[in-house]
Amino acid sequence: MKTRITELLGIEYPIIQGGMAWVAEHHLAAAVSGAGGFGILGAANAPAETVREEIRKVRELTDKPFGVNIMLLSPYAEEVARMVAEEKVRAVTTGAGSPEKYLKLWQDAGIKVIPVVASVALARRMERCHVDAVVAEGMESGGHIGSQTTMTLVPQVADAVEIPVIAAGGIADGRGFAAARMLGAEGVQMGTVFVTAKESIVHVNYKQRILKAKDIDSEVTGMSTGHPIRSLRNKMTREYLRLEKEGASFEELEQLAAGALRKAVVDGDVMYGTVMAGQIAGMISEEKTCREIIDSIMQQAEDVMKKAM
Ligand code: TUI
Repeated sequence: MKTRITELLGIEYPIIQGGMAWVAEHHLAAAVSGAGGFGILGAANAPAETVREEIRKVRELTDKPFGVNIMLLSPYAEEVARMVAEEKVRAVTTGAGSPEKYLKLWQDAGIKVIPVVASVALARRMERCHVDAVVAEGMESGGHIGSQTTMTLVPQVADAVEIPVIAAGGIADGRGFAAARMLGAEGVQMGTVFVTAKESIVHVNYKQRILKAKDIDSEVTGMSTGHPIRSLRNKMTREYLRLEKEGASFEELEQLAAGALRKAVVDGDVMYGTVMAGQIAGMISEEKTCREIIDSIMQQAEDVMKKAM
C-alpha cells in the first residue's frame, strides 16, 4: 500500500510505532522497521547521549529507516533535539507540546518532522511551519492525551490541512487501520499493540496486564493538573483519583506519579506502578511478533475494505 506517508518515510506499510517512554527502545524500533513499518525510539526523559547510543544500536540491527520521538516536557528535550539533527535520523515525532523552536534545526538537517497534535488548531499551526505530516492522536491513546476522540479529530484535521495525516488512538488491527483510512488518514500510529509484541522488552507482568485487560479497564488520571494520563486501573490510579477528588496539590500528585511508569515497565509492579495503555487494550489478547502484527493488520485491512464495497 502506497500513501504519502510510505513515500515520506521510505517504508513499505504506513504503520508507525508510538514513541513510548521506557518501552520504545532499540529492539522494538528495529523490529517494527525491519517488518516494513516505521520504528521509533522514545527519548522520553532520557539525556541525549543515552538516546544517541540507542540510535547506534538500531543501526546495528537494521538498515531500514526509523525515527525518534521527543517528549517536549523533558528537561533534555533541547539537547536531544540537537543530537538527532547530528545523527540525521529519518524523522522526528514530537509529543506533549509544540516543537516550533526546533523546526529550523531539523529542517536544515533534512529530517522529516511529524508533530503529534491533539487539536485542529495545532495541526494548522504546524502546517504553516512547513512540517511534513502530523499525527492526529485521539484520547483513546495511552499516556498523555488530549480531549478529542480519534473518530472526531482525524477527519477534522484531515479537512483542515493539506499535509498527510496519521491517525492514532484506539487502533490495533486491520479494522482500525481501514477506519482510519476512511477518516482521511494516510497512515496509522499504534502504541499499545506494540507494547505486547514479542520483541517488546516490557516486564512480563505489564504485557500480561494488557493481554488480560477488558474494555472498561482504562482510567484517566491527572485531569486536575492539566496533564491527563490514560492507564490501566490499579491501586495507583485509585489512590491518584482519590487524592485528586480530595483536592490534593500538584506537588502531592506529582510525588505519587514520579517514577511510577518505570516501576511498572521495568520492575513489573503493575499494582502500584503506572500501566500506560490505550483503550484498545481490551481487544489485544495474543502476543505476536512485530512482523505478525503488521502483516495481519495489512491482510485484515484489505479483507474488510473489499467486503465493505
Ligand atoms: O505525548 C504523548 N503521550 C505521552 S507523553 C508521556 S510522558 C508524560 N508524563 C507526564 C506528563 C506528561 C507527559 C506519556 N504519554 N502523546 C502525544 C500527545 N501530544 N498527546 C497529546 C499531545 C499534545 C497535547 C497538547 C500536543 C500538544 C499540545 O499542546 C501544545 C500547544 O502548545 O498547543
